[in-house]
Amino acid sequence: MKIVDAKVIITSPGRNFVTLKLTTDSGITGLGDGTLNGRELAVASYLSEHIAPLLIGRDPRRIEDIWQYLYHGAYWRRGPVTMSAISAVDMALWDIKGKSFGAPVHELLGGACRDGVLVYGHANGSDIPDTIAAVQNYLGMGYRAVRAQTGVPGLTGVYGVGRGDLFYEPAAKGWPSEETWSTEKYLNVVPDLFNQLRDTVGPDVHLLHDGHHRMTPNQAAWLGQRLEDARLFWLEDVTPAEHQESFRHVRNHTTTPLAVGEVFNSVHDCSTLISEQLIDYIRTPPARAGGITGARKIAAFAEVYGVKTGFHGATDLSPVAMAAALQVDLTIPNFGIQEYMRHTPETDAVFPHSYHFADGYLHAGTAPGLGVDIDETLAENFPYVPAYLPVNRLEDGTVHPW
Ligand code: CS2
Ligand code: MG
Repeated sequence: MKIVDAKVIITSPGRNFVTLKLTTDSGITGLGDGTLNGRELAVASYLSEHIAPLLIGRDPRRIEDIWQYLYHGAYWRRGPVTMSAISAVDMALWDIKGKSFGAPVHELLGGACRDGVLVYGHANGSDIPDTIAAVQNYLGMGYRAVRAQTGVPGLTGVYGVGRGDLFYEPAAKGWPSEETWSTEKYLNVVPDLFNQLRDTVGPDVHLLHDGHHRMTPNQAAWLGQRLEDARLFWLEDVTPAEHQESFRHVRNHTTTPLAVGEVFNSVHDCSTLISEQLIDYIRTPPARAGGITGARKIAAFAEVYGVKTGFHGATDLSPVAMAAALQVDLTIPNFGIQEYMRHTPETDAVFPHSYHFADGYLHAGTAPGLGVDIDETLAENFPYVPAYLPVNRLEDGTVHPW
């Protein structure tokens, strides 16, 4: 089998997506997601200018060899643009392999370790009562795990506080907007939110929260302690993710479970976090880690140290990335949870897929390969629209992590 075409498709059905479609001489095609929020065109260019010409004529069955060739062969290793591009290629190769055997990818990865993939949804509200109502709405839909983010008195436009009940898209059209942030004001409200939530929903619902890299280690330790009685499933991204050492201080001061890694793109970004057991969940998904191949290597390393996975699954990861994540989620022993932000009906129409939600779980389905397709004719109706995440400034104007 040989790759005869590598096409990069950019489409914006609700938000921008970059999709790699590989075609083989046997007629089998494979899809990979190369979307990187706000940097979509950089990955598209990396794929079409630097990778596509190298793939033509190669045997798509040699997945590990192609991974090594693209990773080591470039000399310039890692980084989100490079690794998102390699991720797209790797997913497409696994898709082709699955289709060539007539089997879903998870059957080729050792088979399913579980019957369904536990997911969490995003509940957002402008204040605590609103947020509690949003959590209850998710529970009504069958979710067993819900992430809760609330507006902060004194701040407008707080991240994670959506513009709709189900479909929340953090990137806004046009150049990046600027938001004002105060971690002190944020810390005034979060403990109350979770203490009230736990009282309302009872002991069995999994509650999660995302700190979005905005706290100092001391602030994170303080918040983790305040949340212990609310028994969170996890507290995510407490401090800037590139400071692995910060987690030692947080870890030493709180028993609240910690998650990090949506901005990582290799096992080297989290080797200290995992080997010192400073976190409970690693969140680097196939869409960032170099595809299914890269994500499985991180998961296997984490398994050795008792760290579980909780792959990033926001709306800026396309249904192709979600399908790839589910194939891995099903097969690794140390799976923890999968983030599941629902895509808009427009996105789902462009990317028909076999995975589906029932009773708090996602089910990958039995379609061969990844079980996801792209309607290229429909995709053409949604041209690229520049859109960016906001930039954060403190109240005195200093730039702060978003
Ligand atoms: C968030 C995301 O899903 C999450 O946990 O951190 O909303 C994140 O901000 C976006 O995916 C960034 O592209
Ligand atoms: Mg996050």
